[in-house]
Amino acid sequence: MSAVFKCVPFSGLPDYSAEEMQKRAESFKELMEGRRTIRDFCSKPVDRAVIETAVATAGLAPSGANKQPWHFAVISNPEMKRKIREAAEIEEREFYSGKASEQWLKDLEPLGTDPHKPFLEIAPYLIVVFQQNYDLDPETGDKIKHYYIQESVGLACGFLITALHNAGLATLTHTPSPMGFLRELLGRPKHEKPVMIIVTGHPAEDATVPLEALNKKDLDRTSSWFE
Ligand code: IYR
Repeated sequence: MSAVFKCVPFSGLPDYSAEEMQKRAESFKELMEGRRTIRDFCSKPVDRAVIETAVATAGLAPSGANKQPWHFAVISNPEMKRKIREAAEIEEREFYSGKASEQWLKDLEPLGTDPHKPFLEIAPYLIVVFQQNYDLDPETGDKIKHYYIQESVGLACGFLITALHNAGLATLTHTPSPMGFLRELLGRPKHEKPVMIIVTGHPAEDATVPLEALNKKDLDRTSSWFE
């Protein structure tokens, strides 16, 4: 017979009135409207406890069969940050000088990005998110299957940047391509694949954000309703 998990009654949600619910929905939207991708950071320190809490929050994301197929490598060590910057800039130079299509480079123009990635050394924290294609049982070494890996890790990244934003921190979801160097530098196993670097800290005093990125698609375009 297969194992049966014990269930307990769920009592985790408050019973908001319709008005209170709408108020909360709007105020959360307002909070998230204030989230912008930041590319210029300052070195102002951030408490480790805040990062730890945000990473723990990311780990609350739903995942396929609750397998939690993620690993977060949290880097504040200046030497490791320097190595990551160095390796990332090698990839980025190739990207910007031939690997990327003309269309891609044109699409990036409004962001003003280039191969220089000083933020990888300046920001106090880099959080490298890995997807685990499978896991190994710490006791038996048996392979543990993972499901909906990309979807699950995407959700965890969403929780993470939301948690960091809510704490008042700026983030950049950075994806040097290819990213294999991160696995080697950080000593992660073969069955883990780096997905993104979440650069975390405070914005530089003179940080700017592109005006154009404020143009979010409206609801008519992003949703269809069957009522
Ligand atoms: N990885 C490069 C290029 C880049 C690609 C996309 I898609 C972006 O949204 C932003 C940048 C870089 O970081 O410069």
